[in-house]
Amino acid sequence: MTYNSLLIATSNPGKLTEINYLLKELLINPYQKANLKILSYQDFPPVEEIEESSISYQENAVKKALLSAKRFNLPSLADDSGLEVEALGGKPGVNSRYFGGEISFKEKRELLLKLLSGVPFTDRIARFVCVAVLALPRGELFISRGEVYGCINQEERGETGFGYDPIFYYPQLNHTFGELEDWEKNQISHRAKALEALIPKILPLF
Ligand code: ITT
Repeated sequence: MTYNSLLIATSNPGKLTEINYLLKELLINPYQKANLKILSYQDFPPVEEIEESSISYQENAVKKALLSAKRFNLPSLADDSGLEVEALGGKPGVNSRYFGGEISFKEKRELLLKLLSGVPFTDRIARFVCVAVLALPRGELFISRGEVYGCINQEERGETGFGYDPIFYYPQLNHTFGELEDWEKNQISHRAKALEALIPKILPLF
């Protein structure tokens, strides 16, 4: 069965921008899939937000993708992602969005820096994890995972990206993710890796 639209199932504007860019660069450009229309929740009347109740990235991502695929009758792509800090036993991890409760992302970053104050650079290893799921309306699922390693910087740097990007230092480029141009982050990110692996499943649908 073929379709003419793919729904990106996220309410996070930073993620949406990245997934849009990644799909257009990875899919439409190289493969000339001009007939593929990429939609987001903004193209539909508002619906209730999907609650993320699981302690696993995969279960959350499957739930988001599958509910959207059924609700909108379209192939849907969702990701569940997080930042894992080794010195904090992997926290905030799958709980990254809710870390520190109802506070802004700036406050979440500050809280993380505070928890790591005094921890030397060599012990500040961290990784971003992304589990991406493509769900089809009849329930078929394709799942992939991407990771990127770095360190938690001593202070915030840069203003690009979203979420924890300004405190995630990527040694190979000697910058935080918050200092990278969008296209630079999209070459190396956990999300780029997870989505790239799904491309062979996405292409035949359109
Ligand atoms: P959706 O579920 O609607 O997609 P969300 O923000 O709730 O949006 P997650 O549940 O996957 O998404 O939460 C992961 C959080 O981890 C997210 O809110 C970000 O703050 C953070 N995060 C994930 N990927 C990130 C990235 O590439 N850069 C910075 N922070 C990231």
